Amino acid sequence: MSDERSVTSNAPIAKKRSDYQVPDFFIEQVDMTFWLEPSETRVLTKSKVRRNGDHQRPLVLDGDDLELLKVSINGIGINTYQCSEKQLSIAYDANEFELEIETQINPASNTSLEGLYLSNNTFSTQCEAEGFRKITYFLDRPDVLATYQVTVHADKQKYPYLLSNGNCIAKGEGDNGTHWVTWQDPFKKPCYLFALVAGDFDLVEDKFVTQSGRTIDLQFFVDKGNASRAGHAVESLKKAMRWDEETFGLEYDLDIYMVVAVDFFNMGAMENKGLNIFNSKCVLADPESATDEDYFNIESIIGHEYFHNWTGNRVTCRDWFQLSLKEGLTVFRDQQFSSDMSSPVTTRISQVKLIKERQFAEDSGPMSHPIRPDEVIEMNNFYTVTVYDKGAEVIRMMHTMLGKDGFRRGMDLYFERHDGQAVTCDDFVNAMQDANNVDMSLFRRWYGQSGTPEVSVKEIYDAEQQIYRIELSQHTPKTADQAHKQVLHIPVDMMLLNARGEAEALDQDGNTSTVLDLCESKQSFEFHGIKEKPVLDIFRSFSAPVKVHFEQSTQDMAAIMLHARDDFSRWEASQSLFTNAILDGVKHQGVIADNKIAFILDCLQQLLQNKPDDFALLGEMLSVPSYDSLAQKMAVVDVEGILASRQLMQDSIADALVDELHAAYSLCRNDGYAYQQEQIANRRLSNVCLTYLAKGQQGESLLLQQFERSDNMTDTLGVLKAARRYNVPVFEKLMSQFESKWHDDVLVLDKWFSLHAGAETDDILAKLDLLTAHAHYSNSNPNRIRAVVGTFAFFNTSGFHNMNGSGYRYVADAIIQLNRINPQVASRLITPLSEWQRYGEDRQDLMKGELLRIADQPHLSPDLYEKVSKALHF
Ligand code: 7ML
Ligand code: ZN
Repeated sequence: MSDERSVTSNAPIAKKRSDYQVPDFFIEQVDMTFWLEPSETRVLTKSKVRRNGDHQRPLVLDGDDLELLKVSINGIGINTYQCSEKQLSIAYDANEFELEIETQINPASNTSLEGLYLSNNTFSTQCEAEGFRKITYFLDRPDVLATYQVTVHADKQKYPYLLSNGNCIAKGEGDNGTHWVTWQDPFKKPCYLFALVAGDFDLVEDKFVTQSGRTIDLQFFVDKGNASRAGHAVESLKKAMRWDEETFGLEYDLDIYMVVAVDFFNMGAMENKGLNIFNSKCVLADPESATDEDYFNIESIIGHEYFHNWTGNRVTCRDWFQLSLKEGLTVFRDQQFSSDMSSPVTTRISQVKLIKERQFAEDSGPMSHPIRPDEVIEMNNFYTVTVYDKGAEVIRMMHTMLGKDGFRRGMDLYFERHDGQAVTCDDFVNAMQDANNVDMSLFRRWYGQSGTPEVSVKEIYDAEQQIYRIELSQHTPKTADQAHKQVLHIPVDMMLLNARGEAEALDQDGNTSTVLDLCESKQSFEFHGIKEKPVLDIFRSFSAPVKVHFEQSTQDMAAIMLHARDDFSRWEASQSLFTNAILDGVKHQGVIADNKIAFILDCLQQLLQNKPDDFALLGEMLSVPSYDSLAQKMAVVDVEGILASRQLMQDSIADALVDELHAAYSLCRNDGYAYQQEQIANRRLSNVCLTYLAKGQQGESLLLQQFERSDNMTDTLGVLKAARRYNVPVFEKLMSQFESKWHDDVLVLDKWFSLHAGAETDDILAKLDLLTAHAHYSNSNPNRIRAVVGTFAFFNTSGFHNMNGSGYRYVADAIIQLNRINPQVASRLITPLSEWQRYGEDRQDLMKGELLRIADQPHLSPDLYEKVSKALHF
């Protein structure tokens, strides 16, 4: 097959949300037995099946890559079934029966890491979204809820631990050196929450006493030799358990909570009932090998998976179109948890960066979809920043509008109504609405409408009348999936400041902030008794996921940046100032007007003289916006222009503020590492300063000094990134020292891979070849692939966008190779190529050429098919 036809022939079919039908049958009880062997695992599944309603349709079960050994009903073998590649259809009259199915699977050859697979001598599973069908024929959909009993047989020496969901109820020895364990999960669950793990581990144990006085056993299973790195995850889990009790009154429900860390995993982690499975990089940490960011992520992901026990497991999704019901809500919960456990402002900054840099891009490209999608070919493609992070912003808006207590009332009602059920996003909004007696019919549109609303702001001050008016208008540009857009309900959190940063009273009661409800395409709001022209601080804390058009004066931005009380607003103002200046440079052949630079340098100088109490905030305010956030502001992205202008901004700061930066750098020293907020803030600020100082005279000696003194990965990586940034000659030398020290530690080695892959040097492609030839590289391990190919495609701007097309070709080659090995990972790498429409014509042609080459591959996975065909028909 050649040309574009290969994309359309044999095309997988999209499923539509509007086609939802209740299941024809329910499976209410499942009894499974596994005989684990690397390439010949047998699975016996006994299910209690009940017909749903009055019909004579056959029972149609999902299956994928299974060898069917036997089917029997009520204990009698049958052969009146039809078995096709993806389905097993059984016609049987009775309304209730016991179905027994025996299948054989090959975990050793399963490189997709979906279903049951063997890696590093460990059997483990990943069933969300539709991986259970790779284990046995089943009703693989989230609205079929059953209780599970699971017995696992395996070689005792190789696999001393045999784990599954729920409580261990029996165990024993078998023939030929085998043993077996039986697990029972008393809670009904959809099959995507099924888990099985067999292997040899170090076990780290702890206990947690719940609000009501029950003692829970906490068990962490990690690779041998890694027990000393599990402590932070264990503490994080205990914090999460306490937090959910205190914040939402939610208590854990089983007597045991297990977490397993594995090296081969497609995502971050998975919330399987009572048996979470984690990517080892989201569990293991110690100061020498993990950064502050790693510590932060571990706490947040441990929280996320724990919080799923209520938002996801006890109340689950009716169908996969409702994914944001559990994911948006659980991300919101983990964000609130992180904010309470660490620094609210830096937590919020990192969330907002993700939305602006990644979600806005997704929502304006070929894969644009609402947080509740309408059409899906491959569900794995919809674990997106839109469903997760825009989904969390939608929940946050409800929290903003209803207040903390109102939101809690809504959550309480949600659990009261739906515990044990599989429900929809509408059910959630109904609970919020009914608990608070408000009308959320307009707000609901956020679930069904894709695209980023753009809000224009105009301000009019009438000095004589002392009236200040703002005029807001909203417009959502059409997207790939939807031509017509509706008006949305947008909560606008705002404040008025005077030039000294003090807040004006907005009403008789003296309230200084308010949330305006923007519900029409144009709306204006008036404030009386305003004695001088105020400075408007609008969309405080990013109160809605929208783009704002507001021609605010640089003086006003500077006033907010330097004097506002609200930390997030100060950071945003700093970023707006930078963005304006850098984009001005892009417009003028890389030259930023002298007076603009001088104005910013003056602001930064004041900032450095008059430091905010929070050094982490200061570090963030001194950092210029990323390439991605700048590119987001341009209709046609000028790659070289942005890189040059951004570099000029950084160089100007580095040159002009050496003394101030050096003073700040020297000020924030820590004695001995602790993961503790003040220390984290010190490290953040000092490493931002170091990045600038690396350019100057003393650069190299400062880098060497910090590298030698460092007792933690944050400061070590700070040196390597700073050295790389200015191509300081010591970079290569320090990198090889780093490699010799850490070559046996895969998680740290990933940082080394990633540092190399992100280096914006002329010889980057040769370097990438060296990296993939490295003894520890493997294209069956997702962490390695992401460290090299992922870092290059997403973060090495000059390398990926090289005008000779070599960067695009490299990424396409990697995707083509991975198509057969791991479609999920391959599919995630295609995003940067699929955004061709944002670039100039030359680049567009090169990128589309690579997409066509991918489209032409025989045996293209549905994952890639869906993305490539959308990208090419954009
Ligand atoms: C969540 C997850 C998946 C996919 C984890 C897999 C999960 C589905 C799973 C929180 C923090 C970081 C990553 C994820 C994530 C994509 C992202 N149910 O729990 O959502
Ligand atoms: Zn999740």
